[in-house]
Formats: sequence, structure tokens, C-alpha cells
Amino acid sequence: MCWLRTVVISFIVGTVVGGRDFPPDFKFGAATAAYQVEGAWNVSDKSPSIWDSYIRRYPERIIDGSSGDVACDSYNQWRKDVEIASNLGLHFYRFSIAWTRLMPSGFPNTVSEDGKKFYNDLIDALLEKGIEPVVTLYHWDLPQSLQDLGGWTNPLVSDWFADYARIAFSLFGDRVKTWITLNEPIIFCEIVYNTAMHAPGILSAGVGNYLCNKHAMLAHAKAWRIYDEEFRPKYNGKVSLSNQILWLEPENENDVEITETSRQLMVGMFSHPIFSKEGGWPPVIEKIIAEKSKKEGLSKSRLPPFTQEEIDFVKGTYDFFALNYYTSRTVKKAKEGDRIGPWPMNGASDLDIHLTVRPEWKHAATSWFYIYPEGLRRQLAWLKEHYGDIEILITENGYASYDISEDDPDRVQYYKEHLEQVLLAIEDGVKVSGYTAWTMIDNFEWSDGYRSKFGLYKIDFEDPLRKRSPRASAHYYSSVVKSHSLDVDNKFTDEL
Ligand code: GBH
Repeated sequence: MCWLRTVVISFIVGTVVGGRDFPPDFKFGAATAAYQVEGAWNVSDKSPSIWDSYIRRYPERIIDGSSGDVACDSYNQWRKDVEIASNLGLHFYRFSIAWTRLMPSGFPNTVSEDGKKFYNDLIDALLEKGIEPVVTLYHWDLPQSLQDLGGWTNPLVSDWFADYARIAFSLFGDRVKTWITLNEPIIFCEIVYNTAMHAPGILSAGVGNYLCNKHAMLAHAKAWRIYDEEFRPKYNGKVSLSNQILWLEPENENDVEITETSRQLMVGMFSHPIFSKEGGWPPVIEKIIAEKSKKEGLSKSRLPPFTQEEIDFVKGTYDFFALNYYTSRTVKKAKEGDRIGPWPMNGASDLDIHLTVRPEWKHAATSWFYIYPEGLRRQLAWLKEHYGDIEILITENGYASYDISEDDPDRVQYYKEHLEQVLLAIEDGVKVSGYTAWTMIDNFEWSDGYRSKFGLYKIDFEDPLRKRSPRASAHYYSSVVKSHSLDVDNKFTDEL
């Protein structure tokens, strides 16, 4: 028998103007990622990923010295996660597969029985509840064995990834119809090699990031083509990659051009090769890096070129655009001595720009997080303008707090204001097909450890059982999902 309770929560509503329903086929989901929730880092035949190694080697690089060794214990408690997804009324649940759990050697000669069973059970349990599994293949947890061979800087990585993708498609493709190959190459290439603040912790600014970028594009394209040729005919699913984008806008009128160039670095490097008509690197960025490299006395550009064959191979390898949006920045040309601010474009030195924010953008908990809901609508419009009238699935959006309590009016407000922008974008004619809340349950927030909370559900990390309890935002989100509308009363009731 279900434990029922009724919660009445007041929250600030804007003027309710009506007509705030989502299109009938619009889907709502929530997301997590393997390393951030699963724990069980060394059970059965699972091998270590680069995150397992990184947190051991550099514990001081995680703000609270914590790790994902146990995380939410979702490897053992996945049934509770499925129940939460079901209580929220989600149409889909986005999770990622740990490469090292499914294929411990990194190569397809080892497919773990326990790994296979874990993901099969999770997928089947979701489907039983009528929840669609949306599966990310790579959410930053490369097998350490492949890192030892150079990881994302070794051109062979695209083949290693393609082999992994084929195994996953063949094992789960009968039931999984939406696949994300790579989550946010801008983070696992730009952040990793320009700051070393994420696994594997290797600093190679201006070089490693671009090698990784190229190989990530090829890895994605290989996986997409394998799906297209070998699996689409029988399973008829969709494949794309998730791009995390900060909306960038000019600090003032003089900065319009540099801002558009910056967008080509922020978005174009991971999208132009795939989504543009001509393919390849964004020409403006290719030119800038080539000129800089020459000045630096290099015989070749630090940005490895694509061959024409590679351009054609990568171009068009998408079925939709997957967007992760959190925050925005303003752009201006850097003056002599300006330090390029912290994340996200530490490698932006190739552009000599300075990123900042407008004074009126409110700050969320963590250093990089400023709130600008209109940025989401503008980013969606920009994507349509540049890559055409394609389907866009928002694969992440959510709010960080340090506050652990269940009463989270700021998070409710964040969701409400961003969902309003999604509705406006749909009115603008952008084909937004769905929205994913990051994240369903509090989890390991990478270098921020367990300090930043993003969860609709709070997790008690002191509790060996990792008790899960719904926040006000969970009640709000489930009301929106179930009414398929933002016209939920300023007092809403819901049972979770
Ligand atoms: C997404 O990344 C990820 O997909 C998800 O796993 C993550 O939990 C979520 O968003 C929230 O962060 O301290 O300079 O290394 C979004 C980008 C990645 C932004 C980590 C902040 C840390 C910056 N986030 N990054 S730094």
C-alpha cells in the first residue's frame, strides 16, 4: 500500500494568462548519470573508470574530498529510483551506462553478465511503469585502461567507442529508442584539458582539448552510422549527442561580432561538424587557431583538420539536437591583462574574450551559476536559425543550491521560469519536443562533491540507505508533468 500524503505548497506565480499548456506530444523527463548515482564502483567485474582513478589520485580536487564510490547507491537501490520516476509521472528517465560496468576491459571481448543484468533490469522496470528509457552512452567515465592508451587524445578512441556503442545498441536497442552518444564534449574536452579539473586531470591547454574535440566528433559519427545501418531498420530509434551551451550575448553593441564568434567556439565546435550544411569546423574558429598556431611557431594548427572524407562522414549524423542549458554569459573583447574568467571557456584564450554576467542576473549557489531564463529561449532560437528547423530535446536544465532542505522555493522558481521560456520558444516556432530536469535525485556533482544540490529529491548521504525524500520542486514538477501545463494553481496538491 502506498504511503500517501498531500502537500500544499505555495509558491510565487506570475500572472496566469492561460494557454500555458504544452503540446500534446511534448514529453517530460528527469536525468542522472552513472558515476554520479550508481556507486558500487568496484563490485563484480567492473573495472575502474577515469573518475574512480582521479578521485583517488587527486582527492584535493573535489571540494569536500568525497567520491562517487557509493554516491546514491543506485546500483543497489535502482528500484527506488524507478518508483520516484513513476511517482513524478515522468514520460522518460535519462540515465547513463557505465562503460566499465558493461565492458570491463573497455573492449567488446568482455561483456559483463552482472553489468548486462543491471541495465536490463533497470530498463525493464522503467518500461513496466510506462517510462521510456533515454540512455546516454558516455557521461565522462572512460575506462582507465583506455585512458592509459591516451584516452580521448588517441585517434583510435573513436573505434573503441563505436565498438562499445554497438554492444549497447545490440543488447538494449529493442527497448531503448532514444540514445545520447556523448554528454557534453565541451566539458570532457575543453574543461578537462584546459583546466585539469575533471578526470583524467591532464593539462594540455590549446592542444589536448582540440584533439579530444575532433575524436569526439568522429566517435559520435561512427556510433550514429552503426545505429543507422545496423539497428535503425529493426528498432527505429533516434540518436544524437548532448551539448551543454551557455547562451552568450554581447556586453554592449560593440561586442556583437565577437559574441557571434564566441558562439562558434562554444556551440559550433561541437555542432557545426554535425548539424551545419557544410560540415567541418566553424571556418571562423579554424582560421583564428591556424593564425595563432603559426605565430606561435608551430608548423601545423593546434586544431587538427578534418579530411574531406571525415567532413562528409560526420555531417548529418543526428536525428535531433540535444541541449543542456543552465546559465548564460555576456561577452566582450579582453583587454590586455584581463583574465579569462573561470569556467566555461578557460581555453577561450584563443579568442581573447572576457566573459561576465549582467548585474541583474541572480546567482545560484555554485560559482558558475547565474540565472537568466530568457537565455534558454534565445539559445533555442539561435539553434533553429543556424541548424534549421530540427527537433530539439532539452536533455538537462536545473538549479544548484547548497541548501539541503526539502523546502526549495528558488528551485521551483527556476523550473517555472525556464519552462515558461520553453513554451515561448515553442510559440516562436522552435520544435522543442521535450524537457529533462537535472536532476532527479541529489548526486555527486563532480568537483563540487556533494556540496551542490540539484535534486528534485533530496538524498540523505549520511544514511547508509541513502533515504530519498521529495522536495517542493518535486511536487511542483510532477504537477506540471501531470497537468501537462504551467497552469498549476498557486496552491498545488500532489501525492509523491
Ligand atoms: C552538466 O554539466 C552535467 O551533464 C551533469 O553531469 C552535471 O551534474 C550538471 O550539468 C550540473 O553541473 O569547477 O570549473 O570544473 C554542466 C556543466 C559541469 C558546469 C561541471 C560546472 C564544473 C566547473 N557543469 N562544471 S569547474
